[in-house]
Amino acid sequence: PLVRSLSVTSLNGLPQWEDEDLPVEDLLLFEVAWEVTNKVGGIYTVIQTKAKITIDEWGENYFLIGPYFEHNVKTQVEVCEPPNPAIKKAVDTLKGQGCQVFFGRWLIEGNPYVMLFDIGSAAWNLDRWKGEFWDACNIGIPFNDREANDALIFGSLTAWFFKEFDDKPNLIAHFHEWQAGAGLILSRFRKLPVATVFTTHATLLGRYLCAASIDFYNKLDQFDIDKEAGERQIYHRYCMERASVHCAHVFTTVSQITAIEAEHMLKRKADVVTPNGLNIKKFSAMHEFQNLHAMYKARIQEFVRGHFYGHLDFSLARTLFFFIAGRYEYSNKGADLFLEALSRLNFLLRVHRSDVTVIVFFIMPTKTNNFNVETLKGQAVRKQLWDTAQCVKEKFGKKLYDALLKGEIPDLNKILDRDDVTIMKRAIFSTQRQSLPPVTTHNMIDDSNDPILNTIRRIGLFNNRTDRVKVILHPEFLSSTSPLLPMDYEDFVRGCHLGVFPSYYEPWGYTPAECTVMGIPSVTTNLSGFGCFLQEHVADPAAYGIYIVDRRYRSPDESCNQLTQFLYGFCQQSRRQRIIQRNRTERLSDLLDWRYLGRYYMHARHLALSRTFPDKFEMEPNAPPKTEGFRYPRPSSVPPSPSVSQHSSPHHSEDEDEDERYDEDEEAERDRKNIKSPLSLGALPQRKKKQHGEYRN
Ligand code: G6P
Ligand code: 1S3
Repeated sequence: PLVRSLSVTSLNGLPQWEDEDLPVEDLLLFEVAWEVTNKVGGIYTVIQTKAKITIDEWGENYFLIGPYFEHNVKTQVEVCEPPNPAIKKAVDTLKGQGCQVFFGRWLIEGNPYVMLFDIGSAAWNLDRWKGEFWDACNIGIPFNDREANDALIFGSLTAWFFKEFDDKPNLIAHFHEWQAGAGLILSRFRKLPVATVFTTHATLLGRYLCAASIDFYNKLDQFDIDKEAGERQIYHRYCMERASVHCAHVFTTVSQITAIEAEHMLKRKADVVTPNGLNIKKFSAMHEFQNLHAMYKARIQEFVRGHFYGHLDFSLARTLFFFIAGRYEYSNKGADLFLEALSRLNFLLRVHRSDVTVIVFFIMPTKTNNFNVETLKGQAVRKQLWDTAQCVKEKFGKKLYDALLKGEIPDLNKILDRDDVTIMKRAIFSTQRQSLPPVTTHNMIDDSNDPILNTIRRIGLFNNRTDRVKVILHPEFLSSTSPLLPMDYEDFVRGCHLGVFPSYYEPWGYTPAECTVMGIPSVTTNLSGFGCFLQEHVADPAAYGIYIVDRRYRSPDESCNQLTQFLYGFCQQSRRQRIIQRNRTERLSDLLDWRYLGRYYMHARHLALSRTFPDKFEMEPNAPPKTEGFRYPRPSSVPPSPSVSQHSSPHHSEDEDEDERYDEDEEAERDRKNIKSPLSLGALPQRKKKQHGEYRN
């Protein structure tokens, strides 16, 4: 047989395929996850953004497997026949037994093939499959756990599908999270010739224990994990997760910190860390992302004009927009620490008589009864003022025009008549309000128990005139079709100044990564996968606008003070410093590009192939087990943190209203020449798209 040797000559410390003779015709790659075409959380983002580079490598031999939901297929999938005969045969067999399988192309960048199993159509097999699962691994699933039952049906269908292949082509299957894991366990139990990779994006126990405010990271080795899982009634799920991890030929986690967690919670060391990337959009004009910031900031300002009507006694030019966003896990996502820090920031800004105002958005969805009246009224009042101004402007312009036509300069005192003044006075009167600008935009179903609102009540951040920090809770994901704040999340992020994500439990954390690629500075922590990754790859993250709060080695109070200092320092920057900082932040985006990070997935696959089919795929014995990478040096000219550098930056100006134009940032230019982009370590191999039935370049 053809023996494939994996050399260790790659620049990035990872072994690399030698590209010639790759027997792609004999290999099919499947990626299996509950979130294929089905947006629940972060795994969807992983799979959806990674599709393009995987297609570039695997072409027509790449397939995603997920659950079927009618709405998802209608909106995201173009149904077609499987072009690969082996796949068609397997799909037809399942269909012949009454299981619905939908095959098509997912309408995202890269256009990968997807295969979606209709869980309901196969549910009549559940009892039998539960029995088989018990025989395979002695895990029993209670009838009342719908999610676990669905996961078993999904897994049984996946393993059945793989069983329908003959020896050729060889299969490699990458499973994500415990919901997909049953397919892996059953494939191994049935000794199917499939090379398997399992990635965990969070451990079940980690999520539960952290949410219970236990000092998780300092007690990692002290938990009686079986007991903890039992007490939380997730024992069977935890068993499914742990069995998947141990059955996989290769086990990966999304970050180093989750690898350590998994070692304790799941009792296996990760073979590879596969960090999450993004699809990076590069604009041809270098400063386009700065222009976009200005454009979307103006939209947020419009919303703020309405929300704070009658209380607009602060300068919008001196107002900064901060935000936190994500799954509503109050303490896991660090909303508790953030609110406490905001209270301290408010105090600092007040005692130092700062003229800066900070408006903080909490974008965390929870149950609501739609928008509240006061919030909608704010936007109506703003609209009315706008209409009044337009109407008076029209009349004013017409009279001015007529006067100029007659060769006269009109008497400016008479150009507006009594009616105009009355209309304007009435408009101004309508901006009076008895209440403070609301803290939440929606009617909350569980208002009195909501943890964010309760903390706001306790610390008294009620949007008073004297508060320099104002808070707006928007308990719904953003959408461009919203009548209140009509913006997509991405545009909103671009318009803000700082994303604040002081998470306690965050295996990766896409939110700060997304900010980075858009050139928006952010706060993260050394307990988040992303924060640790940045610490590993960037010499001085704060200089690049990534503030990493230490939540690992400090007490909550110390972490809170550190966060407060970051926020206060940020408020002290001039506009020019913010612009320079955004340029630096954006420079890190290559590091988060799948074209760079995709190589860790490649490595995991190669390792799995060499372990599963050792006679065909061989790994060089001393291939380094660790994934080591690239490191960004400090920016060349300026002191590490902008809060420190505020008086030493070039051309420093305090005048925020001045529309500063910035010359090409000299430092950026210099660094660009000196720092090699991580992408220059070598792009991922690309394959041309192949015709149906043709699997070679
Ligand atoms: C971008 C725009 C500039 C604008 C600046 C505002 O850089 O290109 O024209 O002045 O944003 O920055 P700021 O941090 O004050 O929102
Ligand atoms: C998980 O989603 P979460 O927000 O519940 O997976 C994400 C993708 O890997 C990851 O970014 C996040 O930290 C995890 O927590």
